[in-house]
Amino acid sequence: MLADRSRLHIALQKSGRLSDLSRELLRDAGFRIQSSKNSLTARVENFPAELMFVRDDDIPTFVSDGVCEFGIVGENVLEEFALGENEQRYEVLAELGFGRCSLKLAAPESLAFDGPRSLAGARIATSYPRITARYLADQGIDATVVKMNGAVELAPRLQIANFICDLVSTGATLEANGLRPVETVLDSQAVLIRTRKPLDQKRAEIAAGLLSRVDGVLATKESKYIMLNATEESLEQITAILPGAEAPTIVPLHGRPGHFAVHAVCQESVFWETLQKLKGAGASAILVVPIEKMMM
Ligand code: PRT
Ligand code: ZN
Repeated sequence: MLADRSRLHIALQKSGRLSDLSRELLRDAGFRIQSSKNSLTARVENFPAELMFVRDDDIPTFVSDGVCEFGIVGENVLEEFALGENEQRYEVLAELGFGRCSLKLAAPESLAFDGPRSLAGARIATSYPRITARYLADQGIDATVVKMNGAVELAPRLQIANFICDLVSTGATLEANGLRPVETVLDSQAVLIRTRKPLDQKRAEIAAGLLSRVDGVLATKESKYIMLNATEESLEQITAILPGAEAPTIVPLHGRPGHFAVHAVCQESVFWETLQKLKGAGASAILVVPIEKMMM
């Protein structure tokens, strides 16, 4: 699997909840991925990188060992891995805003729960034994963690455990199994990680290119381009209202002395409320447009 060392290797989940969105992020960053849903690797046609499709649980190991320089994985999987390591051999570069879920403690509807102390002496089934054990230690609770690799929500019914600690997004699975969430142990989303193993100069340059493109995609998700007209007196107030805009461009309007056009990239969401405030401060002809690409 260790192919061409002049290319970067990016570990993505082969199939599962993160796989489509991970590929979509790379596509939005302008990478043309050879279509090969069933293959273990795919070349990026227009960038010196190769994708490796693996189980999500293997991604932290691959990146820590430097087999892949980059990877996209859920914080839940990453944290469980990190708790079993002596030193952190990867770094988190960016939160990607997808794959959101929470690791929650859940109890059968019939079981009373009166805060974490209700867990004392109980058995808790989970696929995340290290995160669960850390939570219990933080709370000063003595309980038994039972590791299961799947179907955790069945554990109380099978009398394997009293409680479970499992990932929840909509909560429908818990409900269908007569369980209710009682405590949140960890909030998670997909993150981009990078190996701490040093890269040679060529691959360090390629890595910087990859990062700047991904940063660009993440920035444009929230960003908007605002254009408006303003009088000279209102400029100061208007530029103060523009959300997350640094150094707007201000140019005089032809044939209208004392009037200016203000253009700015706003790094935060622009709400109707903001537009009303701008209008109130003297802005007119306000346009808000999406940004397709951005490189800082
Ligand atoms: O085969 P591989 O090992 O790669 O995949 P996997 O089966 O281990 O993982 P997969 O594809 O199910 O999830 C990959 C990642 O998606 C997880 O590690 C999380 O970071 C993230 N994620 C986001 C979720 C969920 N939401 C989620 N709801 N992972 C799992 N679930 C499961 C949960 O375990 C439970 O069974 O969905 C069920 C609950 O969903 P709701 O909507 O009913 O609450
Ligand atoms: Zn997995």
